Amino acid sequence: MAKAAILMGSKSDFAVVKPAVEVLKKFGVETQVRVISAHRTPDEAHAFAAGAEESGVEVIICAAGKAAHLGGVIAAYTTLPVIGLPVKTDMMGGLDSLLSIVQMPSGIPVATVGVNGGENAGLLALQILALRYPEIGKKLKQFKAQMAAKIAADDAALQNELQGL
Ligand code: RP5
Repeated sequence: MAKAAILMGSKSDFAVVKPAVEVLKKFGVETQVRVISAHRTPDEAHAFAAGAEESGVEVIICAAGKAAHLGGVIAAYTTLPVIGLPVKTDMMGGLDSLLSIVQMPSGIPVATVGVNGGENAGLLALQILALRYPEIGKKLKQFKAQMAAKIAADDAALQNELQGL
């Protein structure tokens, strides 16, 4: 069974993380969810990252806000793919989190989704897992087909509405 991990720098990040947990669960991926902070529990961040591959984790999502170093620190200790999820902040609307995560030094990539992009973080993790698990790829194709059908239905409804103007 596919195995993912989602880490967040603070429990206060959970609302942003939740859509990632939901989409991974919906696709049947075993998902470990932890609060681990690069700054407040750096030893635990190191221990988790160093042992992740051996424990069977295949992809790691790291959510953090402000000086958001969690994804970068985790990526420093593993060759597993790390997805950064920037959390919106009061001061800069999350631009601080986004830049802290995305502007990694050469050699240590963190694949970064948009601010508060929890669902996209989950979907990107699924796309990575689909390389090894064809059944996940199949479900992703169905998911995209459903989205396309909804857009087509919305467009048809809009055309109807416009005729009445
Ligand atoms: C970061 O600081 C966390 O990821 C969180 O987004 C932010 C604020 O944390 P709290 O002060 O709410 O615990 O480390």
